[in-house]
Amino acid sequence: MTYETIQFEIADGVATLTLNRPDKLNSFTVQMHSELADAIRKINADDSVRAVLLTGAGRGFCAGQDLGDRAVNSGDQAPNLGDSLEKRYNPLVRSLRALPMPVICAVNGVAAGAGANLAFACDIVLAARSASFIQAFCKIGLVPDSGGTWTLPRLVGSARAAALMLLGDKVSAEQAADWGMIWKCVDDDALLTEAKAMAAHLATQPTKGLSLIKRALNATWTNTMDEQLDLERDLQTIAGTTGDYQEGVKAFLDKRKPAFTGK
Ligand code: T3D
Repeated sequence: MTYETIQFEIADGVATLTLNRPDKLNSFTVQMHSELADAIRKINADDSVRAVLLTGAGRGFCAGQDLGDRAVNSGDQAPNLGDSLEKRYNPLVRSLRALPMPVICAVNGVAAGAGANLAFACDIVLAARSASFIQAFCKIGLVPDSGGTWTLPRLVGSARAAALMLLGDKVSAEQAADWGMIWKCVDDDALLTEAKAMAAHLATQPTKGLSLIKRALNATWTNTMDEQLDLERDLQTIAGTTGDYQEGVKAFLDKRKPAFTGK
């Protein structure tokens, strides 16, 4: 598939996805969804990928759904937005969360609506100091989607999540970092360098072990402590059989840097 609304490359163990409709602040269209789905399929099929970096081209990260595609005149049939979530947004969020390697999001500018919640579906979020996050849905009569009603209360607590979703106020990157909504806020000109360095580092780490950590973290919100202890036991059983675990222990005992293969 040729990509027109995203850029996609795989190099040195890192897959980089760049949302690329800068004139429309990288808002989502059906085409962008299908290109993202195709790229994520390629990431899943490529054993060489050990970290993913998601970012946006231009001055915005992503302004959510392209509202130009939602213009309705009186008398027109209402669009079936549930269908849109079921066919496009939900599979996107599910497939991102299920990727078996760390997904870093570098939020380069405004992240609004589904754009903000796409970022929160990633594992580690860095944002440029000039970036911001807006739960824009309430301003047009919609419900926050793309997993936002699940992720945001867990990131910032229900009091802040409720106010953000009911008021639609803009949160600066610094505030987002202070509230624990994201990992870190960095100077604008350092964002990509820092995000790329993090992705390059993660691409040399024990990928299988990191994917098991992701599984434990994803399960933690719905499991009891007992269930989580059982899950940790099961995942550690798998981790203990990996070549990277053997290499990590050997390297420690040999007092040298480990050479992980991701297996
Ligand atoms: O529909 C479904 O399938 C259900 C799923 C819904 C998911 C959702 O995401 S719903 C929420 C949709 N998004 C929004 O409501 C956000 C709309 N955008 C904004 O509120 C503002 O643009 C921002 C706060 C994000 C940024 O403001 P600002 O002042 O920095 O930029 P701007 O001037 O408003 O936007 C720049 C250009 O991008 C402008 O185009 P122009 O006039 O230069 O040709 C603007 O129209 C365009 N743009 C921004 N957001 C969207 C958009 N075009 C289409 N759709 C957008 N969402």
